[in-house]
Amino acid sequence: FPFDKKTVVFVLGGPGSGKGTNSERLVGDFGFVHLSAGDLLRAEQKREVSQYGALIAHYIREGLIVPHEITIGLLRNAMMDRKECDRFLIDGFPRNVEQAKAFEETVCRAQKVLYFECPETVLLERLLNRGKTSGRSDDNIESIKKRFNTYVNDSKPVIEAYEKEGKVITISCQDSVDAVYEKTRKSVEQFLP
Ligand code: UP5
Ligand code: MG
Repeated sequence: FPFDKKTVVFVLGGPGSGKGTNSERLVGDFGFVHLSAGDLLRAEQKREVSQYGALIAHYIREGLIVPHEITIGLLRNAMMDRKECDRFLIDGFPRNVEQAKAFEETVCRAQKVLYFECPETVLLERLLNRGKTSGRSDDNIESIKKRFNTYVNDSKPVIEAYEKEGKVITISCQDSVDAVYEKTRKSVEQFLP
């Protein structure tokens, strides 16, 4: 396990909860490598030679979880590309209990989980707003409802499981971008070696 000695943090929370926004700022302050599973899937989808393009496009638009072999392969490759780095933020993954188990068995365990907590009404507003300019195929009301469903049914249980392991740091993300990040920065500072 090449990553057992690294600091690996999962960044979880509902669609639009600020996983990407806060991860990017943590990169600047703490030198993390930021790997968004969703970004990696969207990049893979665009590669002309990819055999998974159509499959990924379908799963993302339907708010479903892409088979984990694909996502774990992309994450693992991206981590290997940066294997000299000591700190990794894995954003938007794992999204179900099976993925979590498979990643832990084949790549590594995470030391901590940052959980961005936010009511659905706030998330909906942020996502619809972002949808005006994002170009993301899933920032429309039909896809957003499906993403919320998958989050509640499949992804929440992952956070609950990590809560039992005492790994979760919960951050309410209803405040301004700066206020949420300040809470995030302080929490991360506490556990970094
Ligand atoms: N914003 C952020 N913070 C704010 C604040 N405090 N106040 C006001 N506005 C705030 O933020 C979302 C928007 O809100 C932005 O416009 C931001 O400016 C604003 P962002 O930081 O982008 O939130 P994030 O949580 O990253 O939202 P994202 O839409 O990326 O989350 P999802 O979890 O839905 O998307 P992801 O890219 O992770 O996954 C997309 C799809 O890929 C999934 O639905 C699934 O189909 C697939 N997928 C898999 O199959 N497997 C995986 O492992 C991962 C993804
Ligand atoms: Mg994101």
